[in-house]
Amino acid sequence: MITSTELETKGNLFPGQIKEFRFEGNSVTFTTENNVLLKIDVLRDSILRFRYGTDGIFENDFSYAIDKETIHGFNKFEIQENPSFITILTSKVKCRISTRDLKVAIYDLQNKLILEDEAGFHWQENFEYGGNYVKMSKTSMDGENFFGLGDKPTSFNLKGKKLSLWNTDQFAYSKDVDELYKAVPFYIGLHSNTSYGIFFDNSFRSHFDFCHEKRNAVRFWAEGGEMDYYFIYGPQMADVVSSYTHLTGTPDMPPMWALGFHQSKWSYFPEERLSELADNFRKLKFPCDAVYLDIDYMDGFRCFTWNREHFPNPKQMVEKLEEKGFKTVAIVDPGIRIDSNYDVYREGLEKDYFCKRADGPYMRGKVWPGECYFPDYTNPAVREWWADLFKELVGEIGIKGVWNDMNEPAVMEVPGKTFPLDVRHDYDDNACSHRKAHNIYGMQMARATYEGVKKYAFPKRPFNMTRANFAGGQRFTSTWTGDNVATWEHLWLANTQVQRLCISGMSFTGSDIGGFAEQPSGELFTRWIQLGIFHPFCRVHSSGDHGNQEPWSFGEEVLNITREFVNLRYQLLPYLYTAFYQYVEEGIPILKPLVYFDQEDAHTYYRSDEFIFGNQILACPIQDINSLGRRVYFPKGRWYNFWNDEQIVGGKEIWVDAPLEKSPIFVKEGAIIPKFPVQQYVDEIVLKELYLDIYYKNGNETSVLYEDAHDGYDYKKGRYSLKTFKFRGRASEVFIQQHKDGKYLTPYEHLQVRFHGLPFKIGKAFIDTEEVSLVQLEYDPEYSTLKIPKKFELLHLVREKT
Ligand code: MIG
Repeated sequence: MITSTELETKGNLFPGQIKEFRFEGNSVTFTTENNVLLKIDVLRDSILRFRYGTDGIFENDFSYAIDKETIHGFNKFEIQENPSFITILTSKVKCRISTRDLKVAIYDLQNKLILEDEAGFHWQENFEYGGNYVKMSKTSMDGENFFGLGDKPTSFNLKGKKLSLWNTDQFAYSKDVDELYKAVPFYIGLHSNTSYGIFFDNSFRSHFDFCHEKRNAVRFWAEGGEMDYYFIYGPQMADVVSSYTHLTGTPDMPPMWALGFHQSKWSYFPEERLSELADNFRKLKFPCDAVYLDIDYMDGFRCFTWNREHFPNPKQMVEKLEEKGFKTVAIVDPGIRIDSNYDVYREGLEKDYFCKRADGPYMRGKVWPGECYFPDYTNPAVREWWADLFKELVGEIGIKGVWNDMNEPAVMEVPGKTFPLDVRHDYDDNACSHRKAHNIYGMQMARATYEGVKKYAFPKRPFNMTRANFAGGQRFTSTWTGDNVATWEHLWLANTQVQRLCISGMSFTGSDIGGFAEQPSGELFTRWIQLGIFHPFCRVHSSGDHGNQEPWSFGEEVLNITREFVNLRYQLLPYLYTAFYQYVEEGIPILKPLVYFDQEDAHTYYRSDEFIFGNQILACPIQDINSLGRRVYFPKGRWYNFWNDEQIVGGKEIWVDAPLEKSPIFVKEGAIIPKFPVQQYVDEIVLKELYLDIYYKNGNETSVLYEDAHDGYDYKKGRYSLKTFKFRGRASEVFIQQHKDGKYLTPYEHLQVRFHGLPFKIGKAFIDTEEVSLVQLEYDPEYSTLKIPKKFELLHLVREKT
């Protein structure tokens, strides 16, 4: 590892003057006097890729992070030349390269400087391993703030921090610990109302310094590989995040049950205990869609085996749970026990699929099963083999989802808690050591598992989850924040980490609700549920050795309160599902931090307690013990208190009451929020109607509703329904225009509409310009409710004449 002091002083090499440049297709390549190559690719008008090679050569161009399906294209690509600068122009940015020293500066079209090299690209030769330490240094602008970087358990704004990326199993991690489970070398800079992103596509251990060592410099460097980064222009943070997420890919739609409430523990066994657990949920009318099998379901922790004493008939158990409306999710670990009676081990050995040390011996390490070898998931043949191992577990036994753990990879009782650096990997035919493959390992394991679950769950959709991941891994898997602790600080961390992951391309994420290590009080558990219901992935999980963490373990009051909140999540499923669709299609994060929502509001730069769930719900969970409320910052706009419809004008902080049974939740005015009735699990009932909660606004607001069959692949053949509702409110009338795309026919015929804040009693109603009697619409003036047919283009409601 190199420290920053070395970065400053020892052996740094620089490119020198530009000698020549040539352009070809969408790229320009510069060569300097010191034989440095810089290739700039214009991928979109707003995305430029910068790649530096030393000794006049580039490495093979290969990336696990970039989504090969992403379509690029630009409107403009021009080059201007003068003795001092070569300038690349697109329809969004101007990139100026200095002929004297290869330094880069990027401007918007109004000539506002967005990003500029400080020392620029430099490197240091690495004699021990070969190759270089590759380094970049940029000038930080006045008042610049930084966001992103995946799962870092630290304050949301990264200004002043120095952080590195090296996937690490951190049991019961503490706040501000640096290296955690995931490596997402992507950050967003924001200054003078302009956002841009940097994605450093390098899988070696990398380092980021946001004005920590030097007040006005941002640096990123890696311990090998190439300086290979993408510059993503905003100017809105929303543009940056969507572009980054497109670049590295989005997943397919998950089965809707994966968005339900899940209950896990290390571990539920034997079989009877799971069936009791399931029965309890139903008996207590606490919604739940999935239960989890942690490592104890296996025979001696051997993946793809069962402990037959505790689980004599897994297929039958899974079926019985399914009849009660529960999906079963099972864990797998990468360590394969060294045991010649174990077929997975024998096969791996025969096929030569296990990782080896530099001089040939197998990579041997202790994990749960004892001494293990580890599949090299960076080898495509190994991934295929691993995928096929799910034939029985998923295809025959009926496990519906798989959870990938310990894939940082974690090794017990060794320094560094992982593989030694000399371990060899295939890296899809780019043979390398663990220095390069380490941060990728977990992602490739999750990818292999995904392929297997997808294949054997067909025609249903797969559900997959991982602890370790790398940029782009969101294409294959959901994730969680790992081994947290049942403390108030960790509740705050869960909130911050999940928001951070959402703007780092990985929206499908959540925390172990209640905390993994130690035991929460009933109060902490309740507050955590109040946060967790807004996380895209919503699961209670705990280590199991500190008491029970089922919702009924904390007494009647906690059970009743948490049930109300989980009920709310189930009611909001169509809303969450729509947000998921927008994530899949447009790369829009499911949770939006306030700075993402309104980057012009400097009050948001250091706030992360509040966030926007989907597009129109503002949540601000209580994160402190004994709170009867808290101060909430409201971003611009007007907001309705979810509990009492009180209206608040944003742009300020105000106190909001929140005794234990309440959590501050607000809805944006003009919003149309789709809701299901409460169900005990997804698709328990066939919907007879859909609820629409409409929050009156004197003005316009657009809402979206995405629907499909909740599972399967028909939606990819056009059998989805995407509705846009345009709300237009006046003092004495309301218009709602509906537009529908897609061929999916929803099972219900009517919409049960409920107005909030409607400033008048309805006197007349028109559907598609024809007057309809209010009796027929079952209008109830007291509750402002109406029942309207789902098919309309324009609903027009007029104030009653007095
Ligand atoms: O060394 O499978 O983060 O969720 O319950 C612990 C047992 C291994 C770590 C995971 C946790 C899981 C546990 N695992």
